[in-house]
Amino acid sequence: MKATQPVKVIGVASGVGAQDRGCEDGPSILRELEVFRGADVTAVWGGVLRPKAGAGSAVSVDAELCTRLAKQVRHTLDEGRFPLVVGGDHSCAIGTWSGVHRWLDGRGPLGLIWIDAHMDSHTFATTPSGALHGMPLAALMGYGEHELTELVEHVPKLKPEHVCLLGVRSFEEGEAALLHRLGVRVIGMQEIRARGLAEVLAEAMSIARNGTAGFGVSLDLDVLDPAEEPGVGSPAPGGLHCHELEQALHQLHGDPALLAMEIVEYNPHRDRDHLTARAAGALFRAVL
Ligand code: Z70
Ligand code: MN
Ligand code: MN
Ligand code: MN
Repeated sequence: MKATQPVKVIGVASGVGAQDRGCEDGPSILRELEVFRGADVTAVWGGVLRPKAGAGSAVSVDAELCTRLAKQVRHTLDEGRFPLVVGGDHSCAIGTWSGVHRWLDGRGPLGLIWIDAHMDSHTFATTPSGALHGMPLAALMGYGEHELTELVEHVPKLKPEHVCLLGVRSFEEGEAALLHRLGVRVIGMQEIRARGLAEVLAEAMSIARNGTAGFGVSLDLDVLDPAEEPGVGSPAPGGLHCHELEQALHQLHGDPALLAMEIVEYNPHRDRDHLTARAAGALFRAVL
């Protein structure tokens, strides 16, 4: 994001992608609480996109929602504004990054830093839960249901060499095997503790920047420790402290190659004293 670039917040009430639909209520609550407001931030909310009932299967509902999201993201970039997409379950990432990819219009590949306790790299061939929020990263790289992999453009939106996962500690065999086969860099909690968050984030940034036309950050709030920030769809013990992630994310401050950001998986029904909502705001302000 360029210094003083205006921010547009796009809410997306994705929920069919998860077993617990509580994340659908995330964007409206975050808007009410005005957590993305700060001293020198002009984060203006657009609407909150909602799934259309009766659009068919969960995949079809999600694909239709993500198609509308992708258009909004592209339009926001066309206006010179920085898109902050606020979920919703993480399946909305297919729309967010398909929109950025479309906007890039062949100027070069897109890089992505995926900050998450999970890998989100299943397909229907490997998923144990059937939940679509466990699949968006695979879909963006071209693996999975064609309705999702061919969203907006019939090409993969991400190349494995431009993707880095950060904070992983809960995953299943099939998705780990896919990422390994594709050579995607996965930085788990153990490595973060051994090397320090600042250093591994710097590595993630170089992966997402090198040879790309720009990059994004997809932040799943469940990367935080649920003992401190419980308001997420799928709590996984042993995560990051909000404060340390905030500090590390300052590395992205004012970086013109950062094209968009998304913050997902806020579940207000599990939050306590708005702790997780406030964390979402603080983590966004860290990159400004
Ligand atoms: C598990 C699955 C997941 C987010 C949970 C969990 C996936 N691997 N993704 N929360 N964001 O069901 O596929
Ligand atoms: Mn996720
Ligand atoms: Mn997750
Ligand atoms: Mn904290």
